[in-house]
Amino acid sequence: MYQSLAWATSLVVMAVVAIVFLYFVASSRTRADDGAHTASARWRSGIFWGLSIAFVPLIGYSLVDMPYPLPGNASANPIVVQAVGRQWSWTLSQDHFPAGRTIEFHVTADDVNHGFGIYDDHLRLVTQTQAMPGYTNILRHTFATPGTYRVLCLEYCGLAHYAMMTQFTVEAASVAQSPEVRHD
Ligand SMILES: [Cu+2]
Repeated sequence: MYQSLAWATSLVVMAVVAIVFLYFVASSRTRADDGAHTASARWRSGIFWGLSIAFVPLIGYSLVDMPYPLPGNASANPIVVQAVGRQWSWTLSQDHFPAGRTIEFHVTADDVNHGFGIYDDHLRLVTQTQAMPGYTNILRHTFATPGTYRVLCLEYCGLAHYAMMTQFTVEAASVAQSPEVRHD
């Protein structure tokens, strides 16, 4: 849904840029337009400042929905999961989680760099981070929707990279209250 929105927005913006460009191509045939104080130069200046002012809040707004969790967004009591990548498999310390609870993946690798990408059951990328040897990346995510999620490698890591996947299950919260995952 966001991809088609981004695509439609890009098309509209590209069309506007093309129209403005063609307008100036068509209207700048005489040398008189080279002056800085012509109506066309004032118009250009107006468009420049108008777009500059419009883009600041637009860019700010586009950053609101970044797929990286802010520290303040994590629930106080996440479920910590160790996730290790190696050629060519993933090991998760746990593979059943309750929906609506923050999961904190501690992601690392045994050999080379891998990409820890979590996909939902429509194979849409939900969230991701790098799995790096000698370093642990923290990836927090709260799964709102129960279902089967797949972990695929997002970094080419050798011959069987394509087969490097595992999966875990997110269950409706009431089903998944096993004592070892509840810390509250
Ligand atoms: Cu890989």
